[in-house]
Amino acid sequence: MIHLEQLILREIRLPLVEPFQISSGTTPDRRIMLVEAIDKSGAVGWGECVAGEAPNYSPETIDVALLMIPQQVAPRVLGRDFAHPRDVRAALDENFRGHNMSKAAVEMALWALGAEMNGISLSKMLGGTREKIPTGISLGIQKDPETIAAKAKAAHDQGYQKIKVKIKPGKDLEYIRAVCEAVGPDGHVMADANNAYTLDDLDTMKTLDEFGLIMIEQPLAWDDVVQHAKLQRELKTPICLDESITGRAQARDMIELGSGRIVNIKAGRVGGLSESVAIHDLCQEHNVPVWCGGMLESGIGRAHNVALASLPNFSLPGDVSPSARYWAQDIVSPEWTMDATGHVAVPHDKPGLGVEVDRARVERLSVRTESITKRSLEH
Ligand code: OSB
Ligand code: MG
Repeated sequence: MIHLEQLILREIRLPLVEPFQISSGTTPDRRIMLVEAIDKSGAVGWGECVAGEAPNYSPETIDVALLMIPQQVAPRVLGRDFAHPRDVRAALDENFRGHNMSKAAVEMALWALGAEMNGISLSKMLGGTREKIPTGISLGIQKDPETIAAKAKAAHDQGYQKIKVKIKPGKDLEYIRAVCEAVGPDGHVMADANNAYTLDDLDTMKTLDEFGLIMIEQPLAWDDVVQHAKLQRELKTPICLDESITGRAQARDMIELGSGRIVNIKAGRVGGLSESVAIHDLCQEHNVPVWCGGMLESGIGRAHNVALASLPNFSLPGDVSPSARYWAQDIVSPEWTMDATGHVAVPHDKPGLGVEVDRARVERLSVRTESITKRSLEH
């Protein structure tokens, strides 16, 4: 039984080793909110809020999450007993629309706490079976095709099993052509447009369709499933939805309408791990493969992603690249690493997240800290 005594929110600043550019904006450094959930026994579980600095991926931002968690999320969970972390989702959803990333940050901390208290790995707690996760890299938009091709080749040589290339109009066909040539026929290449196209760009999409990509991620509007269905009917390449799938209901709509054939699951985007598992299960019933997306997480969010990606229908490589791809130094030990065959090991024999949070470093990196208890909420 979990009895949630306290939540501690911390905002840390973590500089990326290189700025990350997608069609809708550039992230030079991450502002990351960490959530520490503390049980009355003193046991601790960590979560991470993936809301961005700007609302260019989803309407949520870290500044809004810093208001939503104390005002709306915390009162629904503090001082409460939860027999199992799967019960947290219902408490957060009742008459509370949206704000999935705020909900997820807390829900995921409670999953980590539950696993810790049960002495089993988060992977086992979620029903994971995989011992290692095939890993992909997500490459941001670069200044020219030569630069992206060199990065893709280096990643392929390092063992990455999937090379995702961010595209936007004008930085698409030549970039993808250069990458496909650089990695050769055994490379698995995909494109992620982050909503940069409309059905007016059908010619570009049809040309893209000829490269044999493993999928094209979210080409059309961030909240659309109808236009994507029209586009999918015109393409051989599977469409993978990311932004549009904000919950199980949207995954159901995608399947019913044929808006895509693959789902990128990000626990933050869908409101947490319970909803992620529900989407995983639904997709499995319909033979729709899923994979775990990333949001440039620190080692804490990455631990959650690795655990989630260990479920059986996560059959495509996840964006769970090792710590060094993002950070000069991560905030967990050991840091996340990838072997030469492009796999990240699931720490399935360690309780909870399976990594230690470097508290001293988190304290040093924190620019704000807020403790929330049931008592503090009453004042
Ligand atoms: O669309 O998948 C995306 C990062 C920020 C916002 C959106 C996306 C991404 C990534 C990063 O692709 C993947 C990673 O964490 O390695
Ligand atoms: Mg994406």
